[in-house]
Amino acid sequence: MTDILTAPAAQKLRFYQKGTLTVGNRLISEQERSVQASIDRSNALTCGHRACQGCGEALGARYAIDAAMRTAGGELVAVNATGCLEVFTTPYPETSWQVAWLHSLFGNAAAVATGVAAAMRVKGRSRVRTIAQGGDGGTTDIGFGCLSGMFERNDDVLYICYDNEAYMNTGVQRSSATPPAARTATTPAMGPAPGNAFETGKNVPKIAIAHGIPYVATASVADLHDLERKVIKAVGIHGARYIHVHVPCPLGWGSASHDTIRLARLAVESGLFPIYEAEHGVVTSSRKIRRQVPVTEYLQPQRRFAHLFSSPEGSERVAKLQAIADRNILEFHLLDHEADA
Ligand SMILES: Cc1ncc(C[n+]2csc(CCOP(=O)(O)OP(=O)(O)O)c2C)c(N)n1
Ligand code: SF4
Repeated sequence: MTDILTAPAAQKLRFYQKGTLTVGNRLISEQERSVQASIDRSNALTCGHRACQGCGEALGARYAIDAAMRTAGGELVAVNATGCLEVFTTPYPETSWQVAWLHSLFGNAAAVATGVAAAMRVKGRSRVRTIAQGGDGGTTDIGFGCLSGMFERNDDVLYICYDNEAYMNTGVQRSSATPPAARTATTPAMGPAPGNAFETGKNVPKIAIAHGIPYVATASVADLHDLERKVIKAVGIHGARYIHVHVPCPLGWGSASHDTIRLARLAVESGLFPIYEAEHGVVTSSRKIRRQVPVTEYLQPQRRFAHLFSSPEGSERVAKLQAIADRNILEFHLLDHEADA
């Protein structure tokens, strides 16, 4: 009888990496498992909210705040800028939050959170941790001055920006985080240069790093375990901290609700959204890409980029987006598997 292990057609046994999609949490020790895998999670953002189906922001916030709650031992205050996350979770008089939660103005979440952290300190409740959260409009545009002040004073706040790349709550207007060429209500797909302009852009994670604050990270709903890990780390650090999370928005991007995670992954795997961490002004690590995918794989399923594929001039603009992805890959050493960034 032939030994199946030595027969020519036999394959070597494969042991799948723990923590991957294949085996999930099953081979990981209790402490390493994701917060969501635990029945003790806080369910800080619970069911009944009114986000669109497939909303990346709802998913990111749920994972981030539950992870923060675990690290803070439940002693957490979350301040929320005006925006989709605030609107879909708190239609008066209801709320989906099971955490101490405050709604600030659109532009002052960082300042309000600074006040909360100071009040807790003065009251001797120094164990209470404070988080501010907002969309990219509330963070990179209108709230930017308050955010920079919070960084510069090194206030004891973790600010989380959920970046869906436009002002979604008010009908998809362009923000300073909207990618070049994207169609929004204020950058229509018409004229000689349809969609958002190719300008200098505004890279808020890099601006945060330039403030020299203790911790800055980018993350994505493509890797929720990594997002949890970064939130847990950030909550444990004192001083100003910033996490910028990429969260696809089916409504604003014109994508299928079941494609949220796939698109988030393609943004990372193409190099358009680099994932990295920085401490005290220095980039300390980046998440490597196994195989770079062309940006077209990410752009094509989204109606906001459809004009790029319906005219011959579109290919030049796709090439410019590809160049941005290629630059990110070089800058953050995303294909350099041997080197630490
Ligand atoms: C001072 C001020 N200007 C405008 C608005 C109207 N407004 C409310 S939410 C919002 C857009 C929020 O966009 P973003 O911060 O990107 O969050 P998203 O809804 O995309 O999550 C705007 C313009 C407001 N509430 N306050
Ligand atoms: S518009 Fe976008 S961000 Fe707002 S709830 Fe819908 S999917 Fe989420």
